[in-house]
Amino acid sequence: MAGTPIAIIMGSQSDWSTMRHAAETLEALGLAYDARIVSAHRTPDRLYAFAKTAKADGFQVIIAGAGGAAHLPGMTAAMTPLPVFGVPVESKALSGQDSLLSIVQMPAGIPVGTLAIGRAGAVNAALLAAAVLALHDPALAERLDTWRKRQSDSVAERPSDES
Ligand code: RP5
Repeated sequence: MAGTPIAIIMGSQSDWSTMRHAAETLEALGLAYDARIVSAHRTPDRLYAFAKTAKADGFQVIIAGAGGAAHLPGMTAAMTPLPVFGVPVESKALSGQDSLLSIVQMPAGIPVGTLAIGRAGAVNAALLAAAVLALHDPALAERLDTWRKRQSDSVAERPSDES
């Protein structure tokens, strides 16, 4: 869906169980997104085509999730001036530490805003993307404030034995 403000890209179908948390968070904020599978090593031509035209296609922020040798966010950032938020997907071999380190350790000059491993990172990438867009969208800023207030209101003042 071209023209939507946020692209969610991921290296594999297997990443969707993590990245869907970003999608659900954007939906809760009333933000449109386009979710795509774009693998840096299995579909490099798709990556090139996506990243090179992402800005012209109307995207404003890219959320990129990948696991293992997670070069997708970095390669994407290298080919677009748009802000890229990287989500390290939990890998089987190294529990996502490989993903985290390969996304976060970008050499100076091409940034990838790197989030936590797994669901927390996916949710927070969506919230950061929303915060960026909210700088120029007062209605979205209000929805984001409401989302945060609802989160605060859901926290009990005292612990309960009920779980
Ligand atoms: C990466 O390899 C993907 O981002 C995924 O996290 C990981 C494993 O992919 P599959 O073997 O499940 O397709 O490219």
